[in-house]
This record gives sequence, structure tokens and C-alpha cells, in this order.
Amino acid sequence: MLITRLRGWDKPGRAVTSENAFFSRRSAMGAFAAAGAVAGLGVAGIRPASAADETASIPASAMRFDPGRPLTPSNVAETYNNFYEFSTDKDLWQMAQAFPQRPWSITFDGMVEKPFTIGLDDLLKQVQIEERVYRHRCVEAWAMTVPWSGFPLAKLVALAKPTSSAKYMIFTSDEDPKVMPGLGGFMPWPYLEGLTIAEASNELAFIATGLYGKPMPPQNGGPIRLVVPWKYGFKSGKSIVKVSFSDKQPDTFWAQLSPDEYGFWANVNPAVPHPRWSQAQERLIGTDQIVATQIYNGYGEWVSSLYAGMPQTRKLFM
Ligand SMILES: Nc1nc2c(c(=O)[nH]1)N[C@H]1C(S)=C(S)[C@@H](COP(=O)(O)O)O[C@H]1N2
Ligand SMILES: [Mo]
Repeated sequence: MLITRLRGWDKPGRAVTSENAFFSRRSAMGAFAAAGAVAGLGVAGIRPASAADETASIPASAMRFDPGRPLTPSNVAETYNNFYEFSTDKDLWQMAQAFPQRPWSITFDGMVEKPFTIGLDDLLKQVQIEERVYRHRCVEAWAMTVPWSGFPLAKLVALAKPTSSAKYMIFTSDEDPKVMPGLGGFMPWPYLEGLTIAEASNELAFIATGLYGKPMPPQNGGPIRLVVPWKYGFKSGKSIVKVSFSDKQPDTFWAQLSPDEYGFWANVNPAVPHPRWSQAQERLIGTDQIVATQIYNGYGEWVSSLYAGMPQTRKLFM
């Protein structure tokens, strides 16, 4: 018998809306939740940045890929970052406040019907914003769970109109030497990442323009970044200015730096160690908890079919 299982994604009633409407509705909900917390505690005027408080303002539709663990508090996720254009230290968030987020435009080129450049606000008029809570697993064995807002990457593929011979979608991050002291040196800037078009079209692949119901903080990759939750975090390029299509697998930033440590596929797998450390467990930032890592970061139900026809070697997981 064929049983059609209703996956989280297919559930009716998921909220999608324009970016402006999204952020104003979401901040109204946040204010409501905060007011409730304040009334409950009887501490007028103080808004506790507690994780429970933030969880209360997450719409149910954002939980359809149930993360099975608590949200990371926003003040942790927004002050512990990897963004090497600024610094290799995690506390770069203050420095990143100088990063201009507008005007912003994105160029689409390579194997597309017709190359074009579009302003970010014009692009956002063509999409509907929704919210998704995902786990994020860094190759350095830390993890966070955060509510991203944005739209499916598949929508960007459709808007770009790649030709039928294109196989890869390639993302280039901004280089702004006025505000990014980490540029230069021996690293192969700009930061460049890529996915196959099949991966980019998977329902989990996401383009995020917001975090915790607010526009994406610059240190988290504002104003627009990739989110690929079943892969190690370095695949999720920040502050995207160019999207290219090709029939050749791109030479990505981390693969150029250290191909034996950071490959093209980089699918999360606890059984395949990084050459310098185990990947079996992960530390939840903002807590002292260590938990077991799951294959495909727990998203195998949605993504394992992408790799079914491929040799299941180390290469797929590093
Ligand atoms: N342009 C750019 N994108 C990047 C990085 C970077 O250094 N530069 N770091 C990556 C890594 S290793 C991770 S874990 C995530 C971190 O995202 P977060 O700071 O929002 O947690 O961004 C990824 N995207
Ligand atoms: Mo990472």
C-alpha cells in the first residue's frame, strides 16, 4: 500500500508574506510576547533576552522542521560568528556593524538565459518571506538552532533561469575592504561556495534575509545569505553579491585552502571525522551541553535521496 506521509513542509497554513509585512508582523508578535513576560514577572520595563521568551514569539509554521532542541538565544547567535572577511576571531560582531547593507545588488551570470543584476529590494518584491527554525552545524563541532526568515533557494533558481546544461549554482560573497580587515593575506578571496542545482532545488535549501524576526545582522551574513542545514556551516555563504551557474564544479574557498579538510560536498556525518578532530558530537553554543551529531544534521529524510546514486565515500562527508 502506498502511504503518502504528510511531511512538515506540506502541512497547510504555512505563513508566507512580503518582506516588509513579515518584519512588521513578526516584531509586533515579539512585543506582545515580551509584554506578557514582563506582566508575568512583574518587572516593568525590563525585557529579558531569555530563550523561552524568544521561543514564544516563533510562529508555529516556522517549526515545521521540528529542531527537537531549544532555540539558541539571539544574543549568543549574534555575537559568536564565523566571518573571516572581518576576523578569524568569533567576536567580530561589533566590527561588522560598519558593513553597509544598502544599496545592495546581486548579479546573476554564467549559464543563464540572460545575465542580469537586480537590486535586493526589487528582488525581494518577487518572493514571499517565511520563517524556518533550523539546526546549524559548524565543521568546528559547535551548533546553534535559530529562526531564519527568507525564501526557498529553489525560487532563486527559477528567477535566474539557468540553461539546461548548467549543473552547479555558485555563490560569491561581498568583498568590502573599507570595512573588512580580514581580506587580503593568503586566503583566496572572495569567499565562494557552490551547490549542485539538484541540491539548490531541495526544499530545505534556503536564502535568508532575516534572523529572529529582524533583518539579518551584518555579522550573520546580512543582508542576504545562504542556509544549507544538512551541510557543514561553511557551505552557507554570507552577504551574497553574485550567483553564477556552470557545468563545472567550482573550486570553493575552503577547498582551495585545504582540500583534504573541507570538500565540496561537506554533508554532516558523525562517522566521518575531520582530519584533526571527531565529528561525532557537537557543542550547543550558549550552553555547556554536548550532544550527538546526526547524519545530514538530522535532515536525511529530506535530503538523502540527493546522494542515493553516488558512491557513499568519505568525500561526500568532508
Ligand atoms: N562569506 C563568508 N561566509 C561564511 C563564512 C565566512 O567566513 N565568510 N563562514 C562560514 C562558517 S564556517 C559558518 S559556521 C557560518 C557561520 O554563520 P553564523 O556566524 O551566522 O553562525 O557562516 C559561513 N559563511
Ligand atoms: Mo563553520
